[in-house]
Amino acid sequence: MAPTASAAFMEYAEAVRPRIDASLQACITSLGEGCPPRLRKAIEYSLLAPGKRLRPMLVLMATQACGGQEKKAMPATCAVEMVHAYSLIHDDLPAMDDDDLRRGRPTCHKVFGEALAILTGDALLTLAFESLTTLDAPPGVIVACCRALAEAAGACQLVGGQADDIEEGGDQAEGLTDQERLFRLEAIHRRKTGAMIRVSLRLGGLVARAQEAQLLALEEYGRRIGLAFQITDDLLDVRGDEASVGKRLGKDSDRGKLTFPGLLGVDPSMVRAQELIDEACDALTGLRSAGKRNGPVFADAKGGTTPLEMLARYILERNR
Ligand code: GRG
Repeated sequence: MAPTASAAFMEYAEAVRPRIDASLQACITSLGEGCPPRLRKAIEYSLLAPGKRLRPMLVLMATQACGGQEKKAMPATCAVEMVHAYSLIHDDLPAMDDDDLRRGRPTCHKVFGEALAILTGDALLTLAFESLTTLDAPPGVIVACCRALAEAAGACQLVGGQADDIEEGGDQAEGLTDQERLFRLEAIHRRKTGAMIRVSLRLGGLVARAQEAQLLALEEYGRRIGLAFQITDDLLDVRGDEASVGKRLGKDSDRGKLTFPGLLGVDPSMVRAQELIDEACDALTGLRSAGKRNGPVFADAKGGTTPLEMLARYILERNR
């Protein structure tokens, strides 16, 4: 019997995760004596917490799909996980979502206090860009990577999406049609959740010196899995198991926030996620044909896109 996408993904994740975590640990070690011990502990606590490492895996899968080497992409895998970890720490703060559980453990501010949690996020955000400067790549590629990550993490994407999400839930959605609410919800999540997913793929492509058509195919794939990921996140909030997900559930609906199941219903949300994943896998065909049209960069006829497809399918089946 063919393995489920989750089983195949778990196998891949188990193989690659120790290498990702070793690189993250090396970045923390490189901070040296100058970093206050308690700050270092908080960085380690949050960065090496048992998350899924999806964004680093997307970097590696995209690099592989475009003919690049895992080793060369490692600083980029660290950079995206650092920005992600920072965003989770800040999102959990009392001023934002006020959460006490993340990745199955007490949140950073619960363990280290609010002030140090804010600083831990700040340190991780800056360390991400430091990590990108260590890429073994021409200066132009490094600059392109820094720019892409800065845009994705900045005021118009991650931070902007979070700002709109915080405002939403007040009077903003009143008087809107369901279609307008859906449009608004998707616009928030394209930035809050989607931007870091898309940039992970882009960094993998840039490091592999992918052609423009390949970067576009990765972008198309990323747009769709990003939205599907958020839909399944909302579904987990409604019907997931707190112990598996590792965070408090049901908070979105309790707060009357706009969510996909709230707007579309549970089953139609799942159907929508399935459609998006099918479209994402179709976009990978474009990645293959782009490589073939443009020469040997992506000549593998069987398609090195397989891990990307597996990850897309896993998103539908995930329980955490
Ligand atoms: C504070 C600037 C700033 C942004 C916060 C990340 C974020 C934006 C909010 C987290 C809230 C949330 C549930 C977002 C939706 C999707 C998401 C990013 C989930 C967490 O990502 P996973 O599931 O987490 O990949 P792990 O722990 O597995 O890495």
